[in-house]
Amino acid sequence: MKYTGVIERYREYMPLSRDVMPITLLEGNTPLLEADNLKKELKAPCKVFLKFEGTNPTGSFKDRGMTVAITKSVEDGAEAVICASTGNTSASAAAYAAKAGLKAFVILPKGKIAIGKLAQALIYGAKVIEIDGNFDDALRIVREIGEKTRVVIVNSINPYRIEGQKTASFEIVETLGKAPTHHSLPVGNAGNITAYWKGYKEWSTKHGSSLPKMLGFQAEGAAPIVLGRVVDHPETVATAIRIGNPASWKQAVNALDESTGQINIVQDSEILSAQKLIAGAEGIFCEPASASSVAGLRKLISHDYFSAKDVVVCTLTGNGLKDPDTASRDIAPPLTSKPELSEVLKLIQD
Ligand code: AN7
Repeated sequence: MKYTGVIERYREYMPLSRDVMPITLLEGNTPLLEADNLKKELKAPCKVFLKFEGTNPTGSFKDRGMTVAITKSVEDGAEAVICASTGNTSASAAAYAAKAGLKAFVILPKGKIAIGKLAQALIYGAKVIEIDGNFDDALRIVREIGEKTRVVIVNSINPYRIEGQKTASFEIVETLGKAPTHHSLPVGNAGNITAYWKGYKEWSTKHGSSLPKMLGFQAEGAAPIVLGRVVDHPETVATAIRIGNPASWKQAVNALDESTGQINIVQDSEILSAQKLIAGAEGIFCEPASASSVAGLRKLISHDYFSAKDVVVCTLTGNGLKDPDTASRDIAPPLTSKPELSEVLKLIQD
């Protein structure tokens, strides 16, 4: 069957009029891989699956929500959209706005956006404005512009973003034939954990599936929800989740409470180590923020949190190719050789 993107695929779950034409880049339908090598490496008692969102059209999960937010904007007659971003939202907004023929404005924290994400926003044709401030400052400005002008905000405070992102849960339950017992994911602005929980609940209401416990992970220097207070100067190597005052804070806490899950801290070193492990063990290159879900899994395994009957899905939210600088920083550089067989053989046999 021809694949037509998440709006068509899950139309009955979308708050859009029946005849609306989706603005789509054929997002969604991402791989759910059973990670047996990782399971061995981590000595996990449970089954481990990775939902790799890096195969989406702009390389992150944001595309699921952006197709709905942009489709709705076009239906409402918008001419321009705006977002604050740590990188991926801006890449996705710029791409879908380009497809829709809308203007896109993106406000970014200067110097803290992975190089691939910045290149994406620029080449898709967005007007990119960098501020001397962090994501939280950028979102504050965007909220004010949204109040004062007709420009539509496409951050996850736009409810249509959440409606699109919830489709990842649908795909997982459909592929596994049931819900996992636990779902692990990184938490930044907390829109995604909110969306997944909404998706699992809607599927459960309609099809009687069970509900997973939601497991969220924040980076040590940017863990406002874990600490229970705003972090004024968030810092982490995982720039995608360098956020000190998440917009969907309450909804995330609600998802954690309702699902009897938990939210914890992972350190930058644990994030980078998990990123390497996922690549080396499973052949999947995700970005640092994404690896928090596996770093967190590893931490909970060490606390004997899981049992043999558990099935855990970790979402890998974005593609590692977006941030080659961070990935290359701590790994050995390539070997070099004269262009001669004997020399190359020496290195191979070493
Ligand atoms: C790879 O792009 O907030 O908790 O502005 O890019 O829903 O915010 C990105 C977030 C996880 C956290 N992984 O998701 C943005 C932005 C990756 C991300 C998150 C982000 P939320």
